[in-house]
This record gives sequence, C-alpha cells and structure tokens, in this order.
Amino acid sequence: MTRILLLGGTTEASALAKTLAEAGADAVFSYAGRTAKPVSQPLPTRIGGFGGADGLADYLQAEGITHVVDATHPFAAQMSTNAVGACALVGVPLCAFERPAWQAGEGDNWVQADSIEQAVEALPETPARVFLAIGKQNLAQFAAKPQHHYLLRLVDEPEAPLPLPHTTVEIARGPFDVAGDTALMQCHAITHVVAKNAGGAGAAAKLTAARGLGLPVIMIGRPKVPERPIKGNVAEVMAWIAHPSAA
Ligand code: 3Y8
Ligand code: NAP
Repeated sequence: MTRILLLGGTTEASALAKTLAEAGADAVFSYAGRTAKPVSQPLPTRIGGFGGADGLADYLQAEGITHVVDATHPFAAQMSTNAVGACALVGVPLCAFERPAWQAGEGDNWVQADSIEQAVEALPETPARVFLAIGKQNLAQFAAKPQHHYLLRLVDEPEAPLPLPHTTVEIARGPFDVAGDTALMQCHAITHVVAKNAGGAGAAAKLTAARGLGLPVIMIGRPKVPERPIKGNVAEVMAWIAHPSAA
C-alpha cells in the first residue's frame, strides 16, 4: 500500500500536494513549523521537526511510509541530508522535487557568493541601502557590516530584537511580483540586493526588478546536499511514485 511523506514548505510542494490530494493518494504533508500560520494544505499535515535523521527513520517505520518526496527548499540542506540518511537506513525510496537554480541573463549584474559570509564580504565598505531578501535565519552574519541600511522582508514579525542597527522591516509572504518588488526597491532607494539562489518563481520577482533598476544582486549559491534522484515537475514525481526503482 503506497503511503507518501511529502516534505514541504515550497511552491513546488504545494503544487504536488494538490495533485496527490486530487488523486486520492494516501499522503502526509510536513512543515517544519518555521512560520506562525503556514498556508493550509489539501493533505493531512504534520508540523515540526522529526528529531534528526533517527527521528525521521522512526517516523517512517511507525507511519508505514513507502515513499518520501523531499520538496523542501534548496537551502533546507539539513532536512534534505536527514532525509537521505533516514531513507537509506530504513530502505524507503526517496526523490527530491527541486527547481533549477536561477542563471544570470542579459542585463543582470550578479556577484556570485558561495556562502552567507561571502555575501557579507561582497557588500561595499561605504554605507549602502541593501534589500536583504533572505528571510530571518541568516541575519546575524550581516552585523559584520552595520554601516548599511537593510530592508528586511520577513514572513512573521520578529520576536527578538534584530541583530542589525539600521533596518526597515517589511512583513510579507511570497510569492512576489515584479511591479511590487520594483516599487518596494524604489521606495527604499535600494542600491544592492542580496538573494539566495532559491530558483522557482516565488522569489524571482526581485531579480527582474533589480535588472530593471540596474542594481547589482549578490547571489548566494546553494549549499551542498547528498546525491539523490531529482525530479523537476509534478508529472515526473507522480511517475516516480508509481515506479520508484526507475530512477
Ligand atoms: C515555513 C510556508 C507555498 C510556498 C511559498 C518558494 C516560494 C513564497 C519566496 C523574498 C524571499 C525566503 C523565505 C521565501 C519564499 C515561497 C514559499 C518562499 C523567501 C513559507 C513557509 C515557510 C517558509 C519558511 C521561510 C524561511 C525563510 C524562507 C522567507 C508558509 C512562507 C527568504 C527564502 O521567519 C522565518 O523563520 C522564515 C524562514 C525558511 C528563509 C530564512 O532562512 O529565513 N522561507 N516560507 C515552512 C515550514 O515551516 O516548513 O508559511 O506558508 C513558504 C514559501 N516561502 O506553499 O506557496 O517556494 O520558495 N521564503 C529565500 O528564497 O531566500 C522570501 O523575500 O524575496
Ligand atoms: P533546515 O535548516 O534544512 O532544517 C532544520 C530542521 O528543521 C530539520 O533538521 C528538521 O528538524 C526541520 N525541518 C525542516 N524542514 C522540515 C519539514 N518540511 N518538515 C519537518 N521538519 C522540517 O530547514 P530550513 O531551511 O529551516 O527550512 C524549514 C522549512 O522552510 C522547510 O519546509 C523549507 O522547505 C521551508 N523553506 C525554507 C527556505 C530557506 O531559505 N531555507 C525557503 C523557503 C521555504 P529535525 O532535525 O528535528 O527533523
């Protein structure tokens, strides 16, 4: 009997959840519990960590999971690493549902950074106005350059004081659009944009807006995750669920 665990939290995961629900599949949607009120899903949903790879392995056995689809974000490297380990441990097939990385195009002015720290180094010394569109988990590293004014876009109101002295906070949940991001960046006289190479459509608007405004983008490359089969769209994932051995 097929029973699917869908590790979610992205646009792709929501699209797959819809198809699985419409197909009447026996599936569980999983959120980490990072945000206060995550978007509801058309599948039974669990919220919160599993307790590391071992906790996930126990969950897979206890719940009789027969397939795991890792549709988490390319920067959710710990979750993806745990999923590879847990599925290997208990012998449950795993595939990732992942969108391709963004590539710089005509008119883009990108500075590639391999880490958050490199993105901080790539910022100038002279005070600038930086759209830091990377969420809230990696803000502390930017305290190394307190001279900049940072425009932060967060999903929820920050509970603790922010680690940066000069900030403007915009509370918004994506997906975002080009007109909105262009207006936001003009209104705050942004000079630099910092982004994670999330790929997909949900966070791409700021890149198009930056190109239109002729602004540099510091693009943080994806962290490494262990090898696993990667599918690029819902149909490929559904075919994999039917025949997981066909890699
Ligand atoms: C909790 C679920 C859907 C999924 C929508 C996508 C698109 C909108 C764009 C910017 C970039 C950022 C951030 C972003 C986007 C989608 C997708 C995506 C980027 C929600 C969600 C959860 C999260 C977690 C959150 C992180 C943060 C990252 C904000 C829900 C809305 C910056 C990633 O406050 C926090 O702690 C937020 C944490 C991880 C990155 C960070 O390090 O802070 N996403 N985002 C998921 C869970 O609990 O499991 O609340 O509904 C989902 C989405 N966010 O169903 O349509 O697919 O990427 N999410 C980045 O790209 O850099 C915003 O502002 O331009
Ligand atoms: P992460 O750093 O890779 O994971 C940290 C821990 O959070 C994991 O070890 C796991 O805890 C728990 N976790 C992560 N995703 C989970 C899920 N879908 N279901 C249950 N537990 C989960 O992850 P993250 O970067 O914080 O991302 C958290 C969530 O936000 C994910 O759903 C991801 O898809 C979504 N998201 C992240 C980003 C981003 O920029 N990182 C962007 C958009 C959406 P245990 O070890 O206890 O199991």
